Formats: sequence, structure tokens, C-alpha cells
Amino acid sequence: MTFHVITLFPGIIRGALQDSILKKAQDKGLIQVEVYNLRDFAQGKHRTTDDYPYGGGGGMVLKPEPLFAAVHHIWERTSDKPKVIYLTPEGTLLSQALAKDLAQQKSLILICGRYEGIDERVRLHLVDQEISIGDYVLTGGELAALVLIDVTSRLIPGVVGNEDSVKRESFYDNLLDYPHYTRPREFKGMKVPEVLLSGDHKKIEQWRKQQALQRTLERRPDLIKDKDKNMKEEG
Ligand code: 9D3
Repeated sequence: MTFHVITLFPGIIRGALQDSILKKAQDKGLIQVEVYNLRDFAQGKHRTTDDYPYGGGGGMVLKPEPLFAAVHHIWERTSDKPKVIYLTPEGTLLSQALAKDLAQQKSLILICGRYEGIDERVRLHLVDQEISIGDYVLTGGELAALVLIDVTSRLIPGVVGNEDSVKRESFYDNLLDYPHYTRPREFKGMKVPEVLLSGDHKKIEQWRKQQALQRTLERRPDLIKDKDKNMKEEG
């Protein structure tokens, strides 16, 4: 899968993809991330990408022309006419279900905003989907694009080495994780629960499911209330 990222800060995107799982996924050819500097698509001596908002009110707005030029540049060089996603606080909240939809695409174009936002005409004519990563205010869309790339990539077979942990997520669908223990058996007087040392895999499975349910009820009862909805979303 290919992610085409349009941004004024290519270094933020590139830097975050140089280590760990997403680096390996790129080396293996499972995902590709192409970064485009919006400034390279701007016109004039100063290559201006932003301008004052009509009607006043302060702040700056990303001009439409460079964004149109960047998206068309990508479309001209791809066979599948990738969908355009704009990362914005006004978008649909990103969820695991939405990530599963996105992972079906061959490629995506991600527009990262800065300042107050982008010219509305880009949204009306170019953008297929607007996505937010949560109800808090970031300095720009770059970290949101990275989150989207991360959650989508790990759903692509082979990206996450431990396939078991991806499978476990659907078995324990929409529950929080159970507690994990490793050696030593006793640490600062705290013992590993006996059941995990028992070798009784059926009992261990029961204990884990019970712990996961209890944690979810205590910390995220909304996940259980929304279970029907979540199951429908996930198909
Ligand atoms: C009152 C106007 N602000 C909206 C809350 C303007 C504004 C502030 C910060 C507009 C954009 C941003 C930068 N944020 C993003 O580009 C962004 C974002 C976010 O801030 N939170 C959650 N998801 C996202 S996706 C892109």
C-alpha cells in the first residue's frame, strides 16, 4: 500500500518512519510512503503556500493552487487515482473500523493542514474524506497522518511480525487487554498469578477473558455498550 503525504514539513513524516516496524514494512515493500513538500508546488518568487483569510479574523489559510497542483501531480503518476484524505479536527473520528476500510485501498493521498486550515474549495472539489484522530488540538495534520499510516499499516499482512497479536485483537473484539507477566516469578514481593504458571491453557484463556472484561467494565464501559455498533462496523 502506498501513502502519498502532502505537507509543509516533510521532515516530521520522514523522521517518524525511519525506525522500527514501519521502517521494516517499507524495506520489505509492504508499504510505501511518498512525501511531497507543498512548497515545491507553490508559484512565484516566494513560493507562497498560505494567505490571509477573506473576511478577516486572523490566522492564515493554505492557498488552493499548490494543493491542487500537488494532488494532480500524484494522480498523473498513479494508475489507481487514489482517494484524497484531509486530516482535520472537523473530520470523522478515526477508529479501528475505519482503519480496516482504509487498509483495503491500493494507495491514499493524505493532506496535512497547518495554520487555520485550507481553502474550502479544496475540500469541496478534491477531498473524498476528512479524518480527525481525536478531540484535542494538534499544531498540524502531520502527527495525525502518521497515526493514520501506523494504524492502517499494521493491518496489512506481514507488517506486524506477531500475527497472533493481530488475531487476538479480533478474538477479544473491542475489549481492553488482559494483564501480562514475564520472568521473574516473583519481583519485589509481587508474584505472578498462579493460573499463568499452571500450564492449563483452558483455565488461562478463561482467566484472561475475565480480566479483559473486568478491566473494560471498570475503565471503558462505553466499549461494551457500543459492542453491537462496533460489531456491525467491523462486519
Ligand atoms: C478554533 C480553530 N481551530 C480548530 C480547533 C483551528 C485549528 C487548530 C489546529 C485547526 C487545525 C489545527 C491543527 N490540527 C490538525 O491539523 C489536525 C487534528 C487535530 O488538531 N486534532 C485531531 N485530529 C486532527 S487531524 C488534523
